[in-house]
Amino acid sequence: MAIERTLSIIKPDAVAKNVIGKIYSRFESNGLKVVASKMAWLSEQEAGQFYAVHKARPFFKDLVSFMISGPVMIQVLEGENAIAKNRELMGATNPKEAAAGTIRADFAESIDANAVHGSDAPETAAVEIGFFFPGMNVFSGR
Ligand code: RTP
Ligand code: MG
Repeated sequence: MAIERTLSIIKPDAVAKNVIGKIYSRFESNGLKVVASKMAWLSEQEAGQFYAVHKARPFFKDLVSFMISGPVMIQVLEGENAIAKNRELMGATNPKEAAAGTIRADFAESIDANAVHGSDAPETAAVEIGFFFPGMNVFSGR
């Protein structure tokens, strides 16, 4: 299995709930390593650009408003199969449908305030890592 890197964001709801450490602990105890991180309060332009793929969707405006409602914690996770592994730990987009024991099942309230973001494919991981950590190698340093 390949060592991959993926972009993860702890969204404003989870930062406000003070569960950054609990979420990091899930990453670490499941073989994902934090190899870059920063806290940021995104501008409307940054959030809109980051989620540009959803621009035409009816939920786009609410998504951007939510993402700029408070600070977020942004990190690059590295590990075997990191992209799929992170998505598995996150659980379904709608926390009501998320499997028990996933981050969204345990920490999220609604489909809008759903605690975490994770890249969904190698191509998007590369773009998203470059967006927040320009110049960072998207492949493992090892
Ligand atoms: P994310 O990109 O944040 O990791 O979430 P995701 O892959 O699980 O879901 P995605 O389809 O990429 O949607 C991005 C975010 O938009 C909101 N959303 N709302 N009301 C709706 O039907 C709806 N669908 C998506 C969610 O907050 C989702 O995380
Ligand atoms: Mg997505």
